[in-house]
Amino acid sequence: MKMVFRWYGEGNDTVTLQQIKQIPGVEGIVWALHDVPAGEEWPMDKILAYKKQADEYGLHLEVVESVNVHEDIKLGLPTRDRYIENYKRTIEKVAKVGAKVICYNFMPVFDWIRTDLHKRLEDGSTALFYEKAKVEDMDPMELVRKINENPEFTMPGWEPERMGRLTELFEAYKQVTEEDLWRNLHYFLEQIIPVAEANGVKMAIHPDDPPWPMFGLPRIVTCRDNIRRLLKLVDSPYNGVTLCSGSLGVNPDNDIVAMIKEFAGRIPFAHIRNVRLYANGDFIETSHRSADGSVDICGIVQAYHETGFTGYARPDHGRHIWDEQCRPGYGLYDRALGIMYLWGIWDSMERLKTGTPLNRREPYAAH
Ligand code: DNO
Repeated sequence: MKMVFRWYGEGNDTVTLQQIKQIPGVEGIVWALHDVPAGEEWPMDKILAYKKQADEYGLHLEVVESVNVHEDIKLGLPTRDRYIENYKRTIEKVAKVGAKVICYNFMPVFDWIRTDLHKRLEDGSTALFYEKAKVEDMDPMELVRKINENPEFTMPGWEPERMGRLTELFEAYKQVTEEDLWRNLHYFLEQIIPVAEANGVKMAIHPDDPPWPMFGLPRIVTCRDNIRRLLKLVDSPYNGVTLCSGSLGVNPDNDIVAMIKEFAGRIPFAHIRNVRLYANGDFIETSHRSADGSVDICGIVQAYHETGFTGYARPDHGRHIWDEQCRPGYGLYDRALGIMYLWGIWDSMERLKTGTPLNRREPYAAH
């Protein structure tokens, strides 16, 4: 397991590279050019600027999250080929600075969806919350109206260029069924996987969050059967999945441990976080600890260990604790605590496996 940490870039993140460097066992940053609109080719000078900053702290750039997929590709429009070409060029360019994995998603229009970014937990911290009744019965046009009237209604990760054409996108997606979305994803993968292979970059699709259709828009990366189908669309180790325990974990039917075992070798990137589910379908993000949520993080890390996981992992969202002002879900403290929990489980598993005696002693460090 290679530990990495998401960083939004200078001026765009409250966390510094120096702080990231001080979290035990973090080797690299999970990065992206957040100011380049989906569909555009990433400029090399901006990529190199990122590389220079990361180099200063000895952090690598092996994991990119995300290179976003233009809506025309998901819609299967004739204009998609131009955007797919740009995507290929971007794969080649990030490979030049050492990228080994690209995380992306295929969710129509929106990325992740929550209803409250600062819901108070019983310990006084705040976290991302999803209130089922608030969104699931909402008419899409009502949503469009709300977003247009009040940009505050948008979630982090919802790109402005998409939000600017919401009415048009909802109209276009009326014609797109789940099967169409599968076909469009297949077309995209057939084009990009050979380029990814040639450049040593593994593509890792992120599950839909939450993993069910929203606002009448189809969502397909939702469960074990669908991930199985996805991996077969192009049966290559370069066509993989970002196994996100928090996204998949909000559906109690999703057995994440079983997925880790079945898809071993096709999970280049693990997002590990916990979430507490309520019987009415609401959920809130909690600390990473198994006891704090509904997802058994301990079992998940054990499963990664047992399957010999050598991919990248990152703590996913964290709570906002100790009065931290930060990007929702992306503060320093709770994610750093999460990392130490993950390492604790991992290191214990490693000792059990290797039969390290309890009183191992190496009294002196090399100077
Ligand atoms: C949310 C993230 C997602 C993820 C994309 C991947 O915090 O997990 O925004 O980066 O879905 O493309």
